[in-house]
Amino acid sequence: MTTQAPALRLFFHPHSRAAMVRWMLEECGARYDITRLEFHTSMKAPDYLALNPMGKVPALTHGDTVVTETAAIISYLADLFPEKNLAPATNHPLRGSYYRWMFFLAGPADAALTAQYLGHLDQQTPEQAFMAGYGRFDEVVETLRLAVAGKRYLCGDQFTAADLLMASYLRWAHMMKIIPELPEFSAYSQPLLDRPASLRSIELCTAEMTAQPA
Ligand SMILES: N[C@@H](CCC(=O)N[C@@H](CS)C(=O)NCC(=O)O)C(=O)O
Repeated sequence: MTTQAPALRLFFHPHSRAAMVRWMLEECGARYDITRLEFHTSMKAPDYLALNPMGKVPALTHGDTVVTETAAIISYLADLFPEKNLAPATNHPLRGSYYRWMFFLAGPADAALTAQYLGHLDQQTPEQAFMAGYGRFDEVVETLRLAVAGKRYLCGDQFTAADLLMASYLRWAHMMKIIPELPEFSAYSQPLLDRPASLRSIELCTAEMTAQPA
């Protein structure tokens, strides 16, 4: 008797962080289903709030397991498909860099980029920067620049889920004109965005953007 692997389902909107997860699913060669949710309506419906009380996408279900938070989902998938080598082994020294950049992107970088876009940092005082986990916006940008400058990958010579997240955030932050178009950013991220799985995901998301919601 064969046991069936639990199904993967991505709760998704093409114009959202869920696009980052779609790239990861494509990178893993995963079989997955998509449930498209709409802002303000199905994303706030009771059945979805039962999965993610934040009423936000992405969320991933894997059988009875529910994972929310883009970086958590991407990390979960890296571990679910170990044969794809999308994370350094747990006992490898580069696991430290992997965690470092995953958490920096998910936490301080995401918060600082968003706050900058929304104008929340326009009047930031030194005391506020001292208190905030992301410090000052220019420090975050410089940290990102130094992380990728002259690098092909963040963790040695291995493409990992941390690169996928970094390139995704840099792409989004450029599109939204939040960060300057520094040569270090494009030299690092363009080859990653040109990976077949990334291009496939961009194509799928673009097609979904023009499609009528079900
Ligand atoms: N911290 C979450 C953020 C998710 C998030 O903010 N998603 C946005 C789209 S990118 C959303 O669903 N907004 C709709 C809403 O809040 O109603 C993550 O990293 O996944």
